[in-house]
Amino acid sequence: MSEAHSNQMLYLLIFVGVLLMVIVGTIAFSQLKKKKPIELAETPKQPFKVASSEEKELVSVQTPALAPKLTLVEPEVETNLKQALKKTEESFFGRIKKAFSNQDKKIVLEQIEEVLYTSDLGPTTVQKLLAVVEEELSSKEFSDLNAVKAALKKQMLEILKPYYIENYANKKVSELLTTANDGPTVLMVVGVNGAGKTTSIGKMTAQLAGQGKKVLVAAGDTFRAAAGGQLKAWTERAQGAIDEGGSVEIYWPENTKDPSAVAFDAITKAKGQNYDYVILDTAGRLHTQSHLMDELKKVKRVMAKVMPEAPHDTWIVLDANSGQNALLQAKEFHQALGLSGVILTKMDGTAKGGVALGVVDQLQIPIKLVGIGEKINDLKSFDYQEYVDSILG
Ligand SMILES: Nc1nc2c(ncn2[C@@H]2O[C@H](COP(=O)(O)OP(=O)(O)OP(=O)(O)O)[C@@H](O)[C@H]2O)c(=O)[nH]1
Ligand SMILES: [Mg+2]
Repeated sequence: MSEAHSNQMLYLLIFVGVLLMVIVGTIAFSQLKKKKPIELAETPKQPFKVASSEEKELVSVQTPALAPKLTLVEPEVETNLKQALKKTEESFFGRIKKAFSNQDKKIVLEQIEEVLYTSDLGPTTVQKLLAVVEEELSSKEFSDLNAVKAALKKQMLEILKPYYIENYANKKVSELLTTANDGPTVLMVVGVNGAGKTTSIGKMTAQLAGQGKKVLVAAGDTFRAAAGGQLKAWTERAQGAIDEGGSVEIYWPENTKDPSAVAFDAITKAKGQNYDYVILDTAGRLHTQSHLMDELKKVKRVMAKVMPEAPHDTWIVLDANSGQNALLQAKEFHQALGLSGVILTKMDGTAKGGVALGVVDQLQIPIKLVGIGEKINDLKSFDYQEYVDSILG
């Protein structure tokens, strides 16, 4: 073989070698790429284990997610009731407006009836509203949206007004409470689990502290291990709002499992140390759990042993999202404890804001405050005029 030939063979071999390496490399790379998601999907190499109750307890104490989301940067723009009720307005007035696209008055009435019955108002309140719509529609030759809207507004205001000596537009929490003649004003806060009791207490405390008041919050939720910590986090926040003369403290005794004892000791302390307010947080409970409702009755009785008029107010916290169920809850709590006010939370983003009207109408007690967000300032006095204007476009 000539030298030229052997060189050609050598180049050919090198070329084939390089080609093979490229092919093998490409295949290997594409396999690797494919393999990644498979590995991810197969990741849990250790089987999941159900946590024991002690572990759960530990997690609930340590998980920051359970503490209120207070570290969020507060947006500069303040939410108001009208913005919060946008979804309710769309689902309530938006659908009423749509009913008027029909020429036939009978169909318009039928559709309005459906809107009212599906707006979490409760049947008694619906009847009252329906009566004025019927009257309005029958008295005119053509169905007139604006006339029906005006009639609905008038009727809603008539339902709400009797429960308010004056409208609560821009009222402070201190103006909404029954102030004690002597000693601290005591407020007991009750409601089902997760309604927003602790959060609302934090928001109220901040407002009172901002007015220079001395506030003692009592950790009466002795049931859930993380509850005291959550309340403490809120009081720390509220401390940031303290104005001259004010103070915020938490009464959170260790190892006390009896909420009555917490309430008793907290009021005693507040009386002795000249606090202006005591706000008692309580564990969430279902209105159907009679033994837990009895526990609340006992707490109330025990409070009166320190101060005969205490608690000066007992407010229920209701989550607007629970719609008509909120009405049921409120009725049961009212029967057991004699409520003097309602805090309706989570009005922001719910389409079930109609429940406010049903609550006042059927419970016959005023909504004092509405929760319109998770931030410290997102608690407003219930301005019924603004409420009616908001849900009716
Ligand atoms: N969007 C919104 N969220 C709220 C409002 N009020 C409370 N929340 C949220 O609702 C959740 C429950 O609030 P909590 O204050 O812990 O409720 P709670 O009634 O004390 O609950 P328990 O102690 O478990 O009975 C939290 O994530 C709050 O941030 C509100 O007005 N709007
Ligand atoms: Mg709570």
